Amino acid sequence: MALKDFERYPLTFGPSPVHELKRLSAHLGGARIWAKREDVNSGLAFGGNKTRKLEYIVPDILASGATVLVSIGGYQSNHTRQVAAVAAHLGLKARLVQERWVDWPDPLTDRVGNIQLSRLMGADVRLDPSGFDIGIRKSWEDALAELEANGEKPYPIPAELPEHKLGGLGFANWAYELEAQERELGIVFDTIVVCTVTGSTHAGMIAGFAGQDRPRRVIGIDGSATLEKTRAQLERIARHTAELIELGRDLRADEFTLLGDWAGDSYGIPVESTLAAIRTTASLEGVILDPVYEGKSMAGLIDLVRSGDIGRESNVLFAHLGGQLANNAYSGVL
Ligand code: 5PA
Repeated sequence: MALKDFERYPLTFGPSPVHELKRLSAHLGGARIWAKREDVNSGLAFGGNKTRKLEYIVPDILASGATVLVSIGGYQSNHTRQVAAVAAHLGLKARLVQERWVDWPDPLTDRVGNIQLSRLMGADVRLDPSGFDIGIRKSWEDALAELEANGEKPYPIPAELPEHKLGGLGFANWAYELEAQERELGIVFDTIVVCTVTGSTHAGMIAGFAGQDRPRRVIGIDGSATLEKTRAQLERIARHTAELIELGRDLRADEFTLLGDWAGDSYGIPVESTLAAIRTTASLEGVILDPVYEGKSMAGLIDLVRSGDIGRESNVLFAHLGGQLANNAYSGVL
């Protein structure tokens, strides 16, 4: 089936905006830097990358007759907040397993930002002390079993939507949306920079771009600090998605770029370069990034432009995937 034949339930406003970051470009002295803004893509609880992915999953949710959406993430997961919003929007319940993925000392980390909004939207939020892992968890399987025992029909939406068969489609579609925007703007982005953790955003982009004939580099900046695990998952989802949309060829090794230099030692813990990137982008552009994801990918972009790895003539697109609500849980450093 071609991508356009998959059913999509609209949750976003339409194509996400693309605009230039002129003062940041001038500050770095090379490369034209633009942003495509998933952080303002929807009116449902501030949207973000998962909202776009969920557009392809809602038809399956509705067809399944589910009564409750079940999801998992860290205390400050953006993903679970977007699942809670979609549940509210569809008139379904939401059960969220929120694990202690980040050993972070801010006292309000389990009360403000994303988790606060999930509770506001009526989700049943359960805290769990387990640490970070992008794989399938016991707490997750227990939640599903408990709901079933209570007569509910749960619909599982794991953090790494990749494990969902349709999880890569949202960003394969993003690649085609971008191609149309490029035609309108009269520009071609030779380099895309994206934050990669579970891999499904980056993987979808790779599968989508693979069907186009424009040469470009999609640079994933790892935010997981478990690089090899993320790389393996990224490749798996990209290949699965490419097959799903009938790309008709294998993905090549050179279509995967995942760099680990800006993640720091742990998922969710900002390092100096993260905080500097957040401050630079906020003060030069009025564009807000977060310390878990976009601050890390922007730190990568800044260094790659500065070092000349991304050349002076390059048109670079920063994929802003959302995440700012977590800033409330990082008052200790922001
Ligand atoms: C997330 C993910 P992938 O997980 O698709 O690689 O995307 C990374 C990413 N930017 C980048 C933002 C703002 C994100 O929220 N967030 C997760 C979450 O629980 O919120 C799935 C990890």
